Amino acid sequence: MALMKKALLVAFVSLCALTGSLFAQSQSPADKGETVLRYRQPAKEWLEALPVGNGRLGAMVFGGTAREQIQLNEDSIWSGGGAWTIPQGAYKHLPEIRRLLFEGRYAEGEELVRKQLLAGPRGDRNSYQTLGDLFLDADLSGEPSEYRRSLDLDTGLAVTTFKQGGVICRREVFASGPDQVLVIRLSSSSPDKLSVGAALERLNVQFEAASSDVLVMRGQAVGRDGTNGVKFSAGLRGVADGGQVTVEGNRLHVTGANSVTLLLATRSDYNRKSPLEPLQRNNRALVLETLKAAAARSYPELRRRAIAEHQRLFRRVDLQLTLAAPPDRPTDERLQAVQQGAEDPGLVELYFQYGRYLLISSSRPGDLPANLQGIWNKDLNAPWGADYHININIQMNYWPAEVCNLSECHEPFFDFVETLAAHSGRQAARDLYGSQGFVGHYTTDAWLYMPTAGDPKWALWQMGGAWCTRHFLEHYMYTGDRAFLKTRAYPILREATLFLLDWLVEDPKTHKLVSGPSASPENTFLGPDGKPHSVAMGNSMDQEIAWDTFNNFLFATRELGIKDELVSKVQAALDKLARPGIGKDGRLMEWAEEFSEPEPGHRHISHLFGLHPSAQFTRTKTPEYMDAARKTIDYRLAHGGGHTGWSRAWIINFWARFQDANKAYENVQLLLQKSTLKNLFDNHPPFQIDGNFGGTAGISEMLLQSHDGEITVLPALPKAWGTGRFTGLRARGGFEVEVAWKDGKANRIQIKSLLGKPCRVRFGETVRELKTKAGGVYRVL
Ligand code: FUC
Repeated sequence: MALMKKALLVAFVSLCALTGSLFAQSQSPADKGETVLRYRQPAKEWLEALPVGNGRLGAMVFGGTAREQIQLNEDSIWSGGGAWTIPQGAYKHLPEIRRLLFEGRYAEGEELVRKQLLAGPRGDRNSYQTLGDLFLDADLSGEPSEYRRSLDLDTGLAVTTFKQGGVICRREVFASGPDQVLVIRLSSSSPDKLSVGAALERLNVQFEAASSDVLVMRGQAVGRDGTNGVKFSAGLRGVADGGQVTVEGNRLHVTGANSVTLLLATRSDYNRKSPLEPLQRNNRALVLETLKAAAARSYPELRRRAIAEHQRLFRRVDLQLTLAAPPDRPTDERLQAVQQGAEDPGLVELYFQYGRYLLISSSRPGDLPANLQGIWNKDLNAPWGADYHININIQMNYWPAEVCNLSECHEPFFDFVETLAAHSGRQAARDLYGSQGFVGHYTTDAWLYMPTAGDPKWALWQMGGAWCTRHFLEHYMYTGDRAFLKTRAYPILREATLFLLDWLVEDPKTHKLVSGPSASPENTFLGPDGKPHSVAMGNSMDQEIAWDTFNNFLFATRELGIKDELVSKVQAALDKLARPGIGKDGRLMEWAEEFSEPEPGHRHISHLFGLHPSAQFTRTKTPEYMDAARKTIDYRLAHGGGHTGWSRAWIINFWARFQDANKAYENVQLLLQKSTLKNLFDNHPPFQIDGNFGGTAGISEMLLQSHDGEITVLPALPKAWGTGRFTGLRARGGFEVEVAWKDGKANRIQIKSLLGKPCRVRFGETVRELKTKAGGVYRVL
């Protein structure tokens, strides 16, 4: 009898431990914003699975029962290589092309561009590839019940629990930063009974049993055209509590265990510093070492270490857009309700934090930057190769980095831009354009792709690199890191500036400096011949990026006390730079001439770069541009604009800059309604992660802005977020801001000064000025 009681007690305790964190949903008013995605069924497809990642290693967890699928990624698994060519000496044709374009002979100019500047059609793309899949086949009978699956953004744990054949099963998956392994923990309420087969699957790999409990997979990323890419090794180690582990073929077997921890490690020969020279190292040995070190730690220790590292970043910001308790409803059902018109501020909190979570999970120091899919990709040939598009997409990935207090997650982007500049960026500037400095076109990839191959409407655009450099200055504005300014921001701004100085030419009619021949990203205009063209001179976005880069460069030189010949040259070029025009209908013009547009609702709204991400158009400094920009957005939206996820996300940021709470909120709702998948991934379509990051940045921009030396609190707070609170958002000048509000009005503002700079805060009609000390905390309201 006593024994039976004890067994019952053990079963009850383990049941609580197994199910506890999932079933206990807080019903009391929240003191923190929402951070858990919850579902009541396994993912039916990849787009319903839940992402985990440590920046480099990633996985999509399906939450299956008898059969679980975990799709695997590592950020450097790329097919292809750097076997592209840049047309040498193409710049000799620039004067002729420019003459034709200045004369309005767009068809002829474009023909010459195709012949002389473009490197032919764009061939097969290199692609970021999946590392493969891990399938877990559990020895379970009967139908599952009491099924739950979740992703806790606060811990980075994907958890699945269910009951099957009288046994309660719990699975936890996370990617550990400190231990560089993916960890999968399987436990059940029935001791000694856990049996599972864990199989790795992928094309172009070989398997080997490295020991009785380690399965090794070695392979190479082969491209669509057969070219070989990165070589990699992955290892799967089974650590069983009780029972036995064996390896056979591509499978690791665990039998009769109480619980099992599967550890997965992977390394490739991709060289992050100099991508065209593969690393000469023994990846297999590295993987085995990583697995050995991780296996020496207990599961609770691995878990605790990973959570602590994740929370060091994640917990810096909290956001509550409602004080009501979260509804006891799965995330997909709540999303569906919003898609049918409901309002759900808690879901917006979750969406916001998801963007932060995704950045933490796909971009940590030392990694490659987050690509079009972050690090999560199931394909061998991903859409657009899941590459680094630098005509909006990858920049958008990093919009939330500073304001959302994830400065170090910005680093992979800086490293990558510097590598690009030093290699193909400089080479293209020299060989293609006969210029100093570095250039970046519309896209690049892990191999620093740089040719201008393909259609000029996307291929011929020289501002991608300069756009990236503004991120370096933003990092300085938020962190005040002078060493970074001196050794990284200033040098890269200088490189971009040198290119622009050589690239810009005088317009013979206006005598102003203009960029070209180039496209306005991906858009076309109707030329005088009534046909669509894309290449012109002095397109507004180019002019705005040049203006931004020159100003950023000059700002950096002032901060560093640099006064040289280049400074005077840049100042002179800036004074002569053509600014965007305003059309007869009051809209900001996309091109130097007022053309009609075949696609008036085009997804790129490039000419509003000056409104966001740059803040060169502001209500106080340039009211005429603000009016023109507003008309431009209205027109685009009236013609079906904002139809891709990232485009919608950009629009939220635009409206936030107008401080138009209603319009910004309307577009947050539309982002959730039209461009968000069940797992809250952004849908271009297809899945593309930029909209998640742009959405998160947009929400923060509605709550806090810092332009023109002023912090604006709640600049675009919609009615639906009437009462709430945020902590930890950052403002330029080195401030960390905490705000609480009630019925749409701030009732508490606290500012922590990180750098000791003076601070000007605006809330409603009130402006407060403070002198601060580094480390000081100031109650403003
Ligand atoms: C840009 C966009 C497309 C897509 C692609 C990856 O070129 O115009 O919509 O997002 O990047």
